[in-house]
Amino acid sequence: MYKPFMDFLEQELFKRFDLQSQPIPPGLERQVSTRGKHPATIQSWCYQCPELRKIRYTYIDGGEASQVFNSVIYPSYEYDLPLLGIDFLSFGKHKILVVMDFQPLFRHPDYLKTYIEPMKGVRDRYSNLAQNLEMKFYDANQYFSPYLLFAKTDAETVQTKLFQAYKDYLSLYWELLDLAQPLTAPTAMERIRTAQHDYDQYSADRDPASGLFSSYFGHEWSERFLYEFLFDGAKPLA
Ligand code: BLA
Repeated sequence: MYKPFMDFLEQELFKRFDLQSQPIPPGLERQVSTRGKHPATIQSWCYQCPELRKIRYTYIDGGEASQVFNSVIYPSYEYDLPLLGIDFLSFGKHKILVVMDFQPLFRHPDYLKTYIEPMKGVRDRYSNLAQNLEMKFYDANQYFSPYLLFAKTDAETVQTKLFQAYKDYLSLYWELLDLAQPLTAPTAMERIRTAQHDYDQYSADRDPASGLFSSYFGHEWSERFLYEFLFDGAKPLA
């Protein structure tokens, strides 16, 4: 269901950047679950290039029961750009949730003006995909922007509206990356490194997918996947 979204991202990345494939820890790259009623496969890809230090995406294909496309793009430490976050989920026809955002690392006014305000125009074109839903797992004021796409929707809207919105957000993200001036002072880069690692810690510790991974692939695999691959800047909770 979201494969065309993943293919589009892949094409964009290969067209725009000089990508190098990054290793994924053994056992985490691909896994097949036979625990549920239907077999489910989870597969991940990881790349880097000079501007983007980690590009990862994951697809869960559990047939009708589950389709998930999840991705985070982490800019290099020279760029204080927000992270690009994508989480498109479908658990059967009646439970489709889509989230896409430029996830801010900082919240001061200049930062929001440079990286978040430009999203407003795009968001306003897709207001039916920006539903102001309440967040249960995350704090909407931390690592989320006011202009995120966040919607409970249906398969028809995914195909007709979401794809265009997705392309527009992606294209704006590339534009902001193009305009960004690399910061080279060690203290500036260290601040960005710390912020990206704090994001990983925050995300790994409350990822709503943890239970899903455990039920499909076991608790141990789930913990490894979260802390060694998805959010590898995070330390496992003791
Ligand atoms: C919610 N994301 C969810 C849920 C699941 C996942 C199962 C809960 C859906 C529900 O029952 O309400 C799934 N999360 C995943 C998967 C991965 C993952 C499969 O990390 C990894 C492969 N989540 C992100 C990113 C964003 C994000 C990058 O990983 C940013 C766009 C957002 N997911 C996000 C939000 C919610 C969500 C905002 C709703 C959570 C809430 O209500 O607090």
